[in-house]
Amino acid sequence: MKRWGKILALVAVAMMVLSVAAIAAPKTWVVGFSQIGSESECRTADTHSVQDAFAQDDSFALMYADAQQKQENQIKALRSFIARKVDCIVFTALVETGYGPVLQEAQKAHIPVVMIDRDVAKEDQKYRLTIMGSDFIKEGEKVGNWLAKYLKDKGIDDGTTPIDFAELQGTTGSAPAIDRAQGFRNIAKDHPNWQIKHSQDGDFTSSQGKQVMEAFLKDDPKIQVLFAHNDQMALGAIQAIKEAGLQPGKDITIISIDGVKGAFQAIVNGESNCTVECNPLLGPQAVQAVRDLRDGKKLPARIWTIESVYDASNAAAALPTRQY
Ligand code: GYE
Repeated sequence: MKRWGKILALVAVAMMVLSVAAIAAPKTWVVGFSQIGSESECRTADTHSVQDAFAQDDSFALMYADAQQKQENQIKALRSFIARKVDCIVFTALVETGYGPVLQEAQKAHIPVVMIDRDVAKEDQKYRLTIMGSDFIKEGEKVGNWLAKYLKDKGIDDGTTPIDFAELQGTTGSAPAIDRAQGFRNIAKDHPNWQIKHSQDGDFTSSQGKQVMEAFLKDDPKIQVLFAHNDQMALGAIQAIKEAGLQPGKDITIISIDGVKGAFQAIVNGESNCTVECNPLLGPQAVQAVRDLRDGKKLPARIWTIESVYDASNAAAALPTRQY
């Protein structure tokens, strides 16, 4: 009898330990991650950052879908996540508009949506819990402010003589393209001699950046400044400028956004002049937000990333430690 008592006590203790463990161990959450594509080094770094961060926590199972730069693929992926009753959706909007219906479906299915990098249009933001990433308007303003100082210091801008600008825009309708163009113009409006004579969508890719820059130069070999909405397009444009017999970074001042290694190297080589950082390493913040959500915490509506500006004064020193 005494022996049976001991066994029962042991069983009771074991059951208690198991139930405590069950209470302590977070429920495994299945997270659907809808990414827009792999159009740039910045994008690929973003994807790996999210995948690696979720892989480090085995209480999450990540389902990944690459939309290959097509909105219909992304909407299809979001619908498949809803059909599979994932616990949470993490996604980046290729363009701002067109996600209202599928986001409403997620809401009806009680699936929380956490956005990273690119947001949806104002009218659809009520269907997502939070957005984390860069302030694209501020990035555009940083470009304008850096150019204002550099062009003046280099004696290129005397405040009156017209300066011939070209702009390689990002994917039409995307948050970074809309906001970076706006941010830049917030500063350019105070410089009436800055003339944006050429502005066209380069889809954030180096091949499109090269092609569009070739067309700009064919039309106008006197371009003095190039603002590219991302480094990838700038790196493509640098090829086009060289093939046109001009010196990138000298004959044409070049500024872009992202802060990828290739842009740093181009600055160190004197073939580009500045890159405004756009930090894609959002994985750890995304996992923390989803963890907080699972723990029932309220998420802030907006989580900003901290970013810097790099040019010939600091790029060489920073290059060795760049993660993307
Ligand atoms: O600048 C570009 C990528 O959404 C902020 O998308 C991101 C942008 C980034 O294609 O390289």
